[in-house]
Amino acid sequence: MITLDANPFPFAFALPHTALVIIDMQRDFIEPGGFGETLGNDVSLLSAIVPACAAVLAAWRNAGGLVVHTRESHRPDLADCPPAKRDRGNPHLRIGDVGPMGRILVAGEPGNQIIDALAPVAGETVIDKPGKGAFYATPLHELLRQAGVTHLLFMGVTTEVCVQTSMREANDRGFDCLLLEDCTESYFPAFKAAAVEMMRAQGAIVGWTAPSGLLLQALGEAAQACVAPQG
Ligand code: C5J
Repeated sequence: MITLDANPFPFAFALPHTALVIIDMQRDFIEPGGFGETLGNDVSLLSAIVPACAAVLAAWRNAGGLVVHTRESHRPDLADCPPAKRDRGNPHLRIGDVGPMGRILVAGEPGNQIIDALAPVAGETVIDKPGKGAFYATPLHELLRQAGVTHLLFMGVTTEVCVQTSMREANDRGFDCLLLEDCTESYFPAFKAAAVEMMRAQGAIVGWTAPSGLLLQALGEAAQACVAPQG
C-alpha cells in the first residue's frame, strides 16, 4: 500500500488497483485558438500546470500504473452535442465551427489531440467523452471494473468543470478519488480554490486532495524499496 498525507486525512491505495485519470489535457483547452480561448479565457493559466502533470505521468508510468486520458470531443455530425451545450455562452466560434486548429471540440481534429507533453503511449486508454463527466456516455466504468480498479488519482482541466464532474461521477460509482492539487487548473483561480475546498470538505465528501510532490516522493520510496537488498 502507498499512503499519502492527503487532505483532509491520509489516502491509502494499492498501485495495481489505482488508475491515473488525466482529464482533457487537449489542445482545445490548453493552446491559443481552441475552445477555451474562443470562450474568452486566458489559456496560459492552464498551460502552467503541464510540467507538474508531465512529472506525475512519467513517475506513474515508471511505476507501471494504469493511465487513462480523456478528451472532450464530439462526433463530426455533432449528434452527441445537444443545443443545450452548443448554444451556451457567446463565443466567436462554437463547437463544430472551424478554427485555427480545425473544428472546435470535434474528434480527430488537431485541436482535439492531447498536448504533446502528455501524449498517450501504446497501451494507455483514451476516452472520448461528449459531456463534462468522464463516465457519461463512455465505457470508462466498465473498463475500470474489468481492470480491478478501486482508486483514482485525478489531474487535468478544468478543475470546477470536467475534473470536478468526473470526480463526482466516480465517487457516486464507488471509487475513492484523490485530486492532485497542482496538476489541475481553471481559467478562474477562485473557482479552482473553491472546487478543491468543496471536494475535500465534510470528510472528503467527494474525495481527497494532495500536492503532486507527495505522490512523487511515495512512488520514489516504493521504487527504492523494490531494489533495496533484503536484510
Ligand atoms: C470545459 C472542461 N471547461 N474540460 N471543459 O468546458 O473542463
